[in-house]
Amino acid sequence: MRRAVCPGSFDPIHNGHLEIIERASKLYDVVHVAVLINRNKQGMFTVEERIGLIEEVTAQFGNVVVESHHGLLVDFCRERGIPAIIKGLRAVSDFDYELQMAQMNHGLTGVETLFLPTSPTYSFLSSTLVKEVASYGGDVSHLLPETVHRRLVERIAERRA
Ligand code: COD
Repeated sequence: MRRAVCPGSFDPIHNGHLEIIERASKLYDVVHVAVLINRNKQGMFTVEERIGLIEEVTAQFGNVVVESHHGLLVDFCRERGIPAIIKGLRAVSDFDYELQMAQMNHGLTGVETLFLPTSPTYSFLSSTLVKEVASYGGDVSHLLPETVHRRLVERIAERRA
């Protein structure tokens, strides 16, 4: 059984993430989506909410498992026997840091990192930008799955109330 992990914060999942997960799901028998918990970072959505949203929008692929993890990504992989990490590369600016992480992770446990080039449609897209634009009333509906967009708009309204 060929398995890989797509790790991230996913606060929230957007169409760029989703496209990479979909492509990974066609290459591997099982794709684990790992929501990494960073206790120093207050998210817009709780980890449980992020997992729920990811499960909802990836159910269509049929071979995606969503889990959270606190700690090193290599430990997530080791505990589950996952040999490969899949990352989307947006631009050259992503590369330096991604290369460092890939080399560190490989040095720690031998886990491989594979990079998929992001679709040009989403190469500018990040969760941070989506939240910022939406919080000022900008239209980000074309950048998010419909259910995620609805929850984002609701969350911004809740925070204003
Ligand atoms: N198009 C395609 N793919 C995208 C896009 C886009 N527009 N945006 C992001 N992605 C992909 C990238 O591969 C990215 O890495 C991933 O989706 C997740 O993105 P985010 O923004 O949700 O998550 P990040 O960048 O905050 O995630 C960083 C990790 C959590 C993966 C990293 O910090 C990590 O591995 N942490 C665990 C602790 C650890 O092991 N640290 C040591 C590392 S050597």
